[in-house]
Amino acid sequence: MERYFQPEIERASREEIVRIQNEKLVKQIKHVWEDLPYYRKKMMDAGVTPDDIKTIDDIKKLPFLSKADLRDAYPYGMLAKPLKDCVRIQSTSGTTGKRVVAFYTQHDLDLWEECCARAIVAAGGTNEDVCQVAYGYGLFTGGAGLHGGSHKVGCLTVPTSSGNTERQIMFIMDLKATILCCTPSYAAYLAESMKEMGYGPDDIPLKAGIFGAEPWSEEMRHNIEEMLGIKAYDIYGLTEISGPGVSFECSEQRGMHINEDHFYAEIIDPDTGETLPEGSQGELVFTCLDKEAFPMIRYRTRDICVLTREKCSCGRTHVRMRKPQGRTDDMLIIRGVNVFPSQIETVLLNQGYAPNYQIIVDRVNNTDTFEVLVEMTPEMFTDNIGAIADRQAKLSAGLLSMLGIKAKVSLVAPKTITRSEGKAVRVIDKRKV
Ligand code: DLL
Repeated sequence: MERYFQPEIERASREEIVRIQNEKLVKQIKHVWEDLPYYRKKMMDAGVTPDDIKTIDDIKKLPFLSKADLRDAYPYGMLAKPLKDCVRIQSTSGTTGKRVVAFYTQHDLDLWEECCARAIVAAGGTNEDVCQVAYGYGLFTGGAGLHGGSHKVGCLTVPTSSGNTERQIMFIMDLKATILCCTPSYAAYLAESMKEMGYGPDDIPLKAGIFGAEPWSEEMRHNIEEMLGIKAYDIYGLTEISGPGVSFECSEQRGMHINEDHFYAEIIDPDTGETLPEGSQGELVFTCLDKEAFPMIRYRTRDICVLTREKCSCGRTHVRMRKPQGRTDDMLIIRGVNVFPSQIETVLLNQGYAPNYQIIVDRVNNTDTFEVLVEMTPEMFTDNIGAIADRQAKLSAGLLSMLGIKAKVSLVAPKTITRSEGKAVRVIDKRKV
């Protein structure tokens, strides 16, 4: 039987959701106009005042915020509450430029943790569960968010943080952990390590996994589910909007329900900024309807996604987002063709490989080179050159048919590609250096 953490809001009628969104947006825009000079200036430049915002449909009149604005305003320029009201920061691991520093009041932490609690309950979690949180603790939002959510559900929370794989496995087995929260790539690594230690799916006490923070394919989901003997649920979020739990999967597992009483989602054309109709693929944009300290308005996530309001059999009424297809900035353009790492992963897993791969792009004589390093599994490992060449050719053909361009495939020995305990590094693009 489907359970909910906050049934009255998770199953609210569309009219009720729109009523809440209208009310919260009007209040939020007054708040940023009065308390966030950075955004007031943007509104003035766009010729909009709080009087123009009466319902959620008026949101289109408001200017966007982007990562560049956050860099511009670093560190305190996007803070909309006095410091005395703020109790926490979290921050991204950002690879370029300044980090994003997000601020939280106690109210902001509570709503974020409630969103994570909704996700845990949707994955079957109750106060009888032992929930091991193997996302990184510290500045990263993964550990803190799921930890808070697990407390709210009343699970016995095991705050292992990421890394120390042997200890993770010891706690899973000894404490009989039933829910595992970590990145999908770390879940795959844990599964691989447990298999090597001789644990089959029936020996492992886990029943559910809550995996997110990076793109992962359906094939990878099936792989992890089989090896750990669990049901694996996707969870999405980003530091700027709060962290994990912006959206999450229910038992139906066909898209993630966005907590739209707190976060209003739009899909826009990334080139023109125009709002696209439901069902179109484009860039996901979020507005925080009731966060106080760091209220992002029309924040451009760069995640490429599709929204649907089709009825969901789980009973939740909140809009669903499809698994992000990639990011506008993670998308590789190789010889003019758009390539997402997730497409490559799909081909590999369909041909029986584990999700241990690396994509290396370079430019030689003005032409892009495109190589995919793929680890053989221990079962397929061989020193028979002919057999390896056959496998490489088959993979290369699979990639060509998926992507429309040819990749050089190099099979490497098991365990030669570095494993990740957090977000996996899949792409090495040497063209940028
Ligand atoms: O990754 C928050 C999070 C922690 C989500 C734990 C889920 C679980 P950031 O480090 O700010 O925050 O990175 C946010 O990661 O814009 C997406 O591109 C990507 N991302 C997050 N979840 C998913 C997912 C956290 N389920 C960025 N599928 C986002 C695909 C995801 N990409």
